[in-house]
Amino acid sequence: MLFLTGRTPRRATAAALVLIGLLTGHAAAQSMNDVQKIAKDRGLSTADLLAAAKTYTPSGQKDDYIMFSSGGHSGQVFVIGVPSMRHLRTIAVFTPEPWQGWGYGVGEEILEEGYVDGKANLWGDTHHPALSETNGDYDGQFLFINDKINARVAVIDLRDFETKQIIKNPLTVSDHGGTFVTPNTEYVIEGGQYSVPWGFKYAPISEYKERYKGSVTLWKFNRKKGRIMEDESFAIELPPYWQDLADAGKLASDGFIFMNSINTEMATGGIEDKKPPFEAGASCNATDFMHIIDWRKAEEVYKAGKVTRIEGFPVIMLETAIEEGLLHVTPEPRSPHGVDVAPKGDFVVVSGKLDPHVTIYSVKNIKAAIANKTYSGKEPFGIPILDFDSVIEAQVEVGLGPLHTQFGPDGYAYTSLFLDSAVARWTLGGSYGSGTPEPDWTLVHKTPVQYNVGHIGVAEGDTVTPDGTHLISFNKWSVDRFFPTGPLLPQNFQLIDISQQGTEMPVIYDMPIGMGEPHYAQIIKADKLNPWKVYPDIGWDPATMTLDPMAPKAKMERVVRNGNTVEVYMTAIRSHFNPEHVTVKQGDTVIWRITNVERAVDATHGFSIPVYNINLSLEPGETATIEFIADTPGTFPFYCSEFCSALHLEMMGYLLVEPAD
Ligand code: CUK
Ligand code: CUA
Repeated sequence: MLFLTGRTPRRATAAALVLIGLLTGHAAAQSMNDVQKIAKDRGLSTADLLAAAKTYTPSGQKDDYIMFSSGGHSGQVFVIGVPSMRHLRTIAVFTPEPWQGWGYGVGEEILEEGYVDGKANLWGDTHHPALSETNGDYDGQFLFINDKINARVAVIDLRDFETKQIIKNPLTVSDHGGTFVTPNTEYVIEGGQYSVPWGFKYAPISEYKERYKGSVTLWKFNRKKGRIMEDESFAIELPPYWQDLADAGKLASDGFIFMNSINTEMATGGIEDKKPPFEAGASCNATDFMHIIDWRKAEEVYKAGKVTRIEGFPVIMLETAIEEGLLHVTPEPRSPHGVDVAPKGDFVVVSGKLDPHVTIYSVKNIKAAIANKTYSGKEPFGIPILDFDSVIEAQVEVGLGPLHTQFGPDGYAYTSLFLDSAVARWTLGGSYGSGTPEPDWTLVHKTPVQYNVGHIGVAEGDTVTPDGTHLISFNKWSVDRFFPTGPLLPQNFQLIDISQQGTEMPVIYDMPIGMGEPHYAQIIKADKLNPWKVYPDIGWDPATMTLDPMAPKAKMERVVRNGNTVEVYMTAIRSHFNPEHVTVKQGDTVIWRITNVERAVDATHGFSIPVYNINLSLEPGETATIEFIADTPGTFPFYCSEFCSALHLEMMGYLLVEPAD
């Protein structure tokens, strides 16, 4: 719109211009003067106009990138277009979501897989989404995400953007260092967080050192099946520190997992017994430990059967891991948070929350130290400590409260600064040197953000070839950025243009997130995704990703009684259900199958029954089966809950439940 003059056909006739005006609703004679007038009236600077031009996405134009954001304690995943920052969809994962029918007739079996000891846990605390990778590059096929509160991992299929699997970790009830994937998605990795006894059984806190355990779980992923294979997965026992964030090696560091830890003090909390509270007790040591795990070796050890079954799950015990030389640690600055592997896999960047530096480890040096046993001792559980000085490459002072690091394609790295509320740009050295005008290993610039940034995400940021056009700062607080929505305010996603070198790194968009606290997001090129527009054929069951042989089809609609069981075979099409009346007796078991027989894009029908708490979303071709006991007698108008057609309101029917005598 700003540059309409450039788009108007040069030889447009007056009539055509009038027509354009009528069609677009704009006067044909727009000019930069109009832009200037509006800018003046609204108090917009040139920088604001530039930001608008970089982000404004006209109707019908699509985004270059798609961001998959954790939904925080909403338990879901958000799909957001970049650079427009338009929220495109929420993907229901750990939490029932009525619009998608998730948990209101469908999805129940998958939600049930995530029950903990039989208890319904119908929410999640999602932190770290991970896109599936091929050769270290996002391939656009699957998305994984962890649930920190109950130690669960979910699998989302990006053909239909729906959750297919939720897996509960049998060993622990707290995770954080996940999900992330090995470079060909052989494994989806889930690191624990707060140590608990195996299987989160009871043990007094006084027995912390002896009975509480740390762990990392390697979930084997079967791409063909689109599922995690529980019986090909295993875990590794780690010391009872609080394992924190983690990343998988790639290229130069292929085969490694790098995992931070906090509370290497093994503090057990205080208050009533006058010991220091966790916050202080877990921050005494000047350094904590980064775990360096050789997952290929671990896989061999697992396959050789050198595991102990705990809660029925194979675990490589700490002793074995040490013996087999698959586990080392090295010191890292106090209370580390982020650990991030550079695109070529040759450097690992760690930020200590209480240290103004980022510490850069050299993978070459780590490998040499492992080979030469350059140890500076052993930690309390006997894991060899790689000598700090022999494995580090550099330290760069970036600012206060460094958390997470991302990388550009050109030798720049970016680190979020929680306490400074800023994003730092700094230069890498080594194989990345000379990509930037500035000297190696130096701070270049800090862009202030609003406020309290946690993670940052760069386009294609975790791949071997980051794009480095856009960076998003995932800010925890928005304070004064938006209209105050009561005391509870949205988080703030700020889009930063990082396409220019040096100190030019402006914030160009603020997006409020008023539905949970997202942590991390991954951003993929939109053209790498190829979602289905409609399901492949009529009668498709998204839960199994196959045609359901029992799916109702047109002209085969019926209601069949078999003793106390009533089976309904129903179709939905604009603008009617068939059959329109279903009469059952109180106490009957009702198995209701319904297919949306549409083939038109976006022709979704809903299906809702009052009182019985049922609401489905049936996308074109989709079939669903719901089952319930008709325990409440009465007259229940069911209807389509998606405005699908002019006669949508007429798309209804009656469920009649005759009272038992
Ligand atoms: S954590 Cu939230 S800001 Cu779960 Cu990755 Cu660092
Ligand atoms: Cu179908 Cu409204």
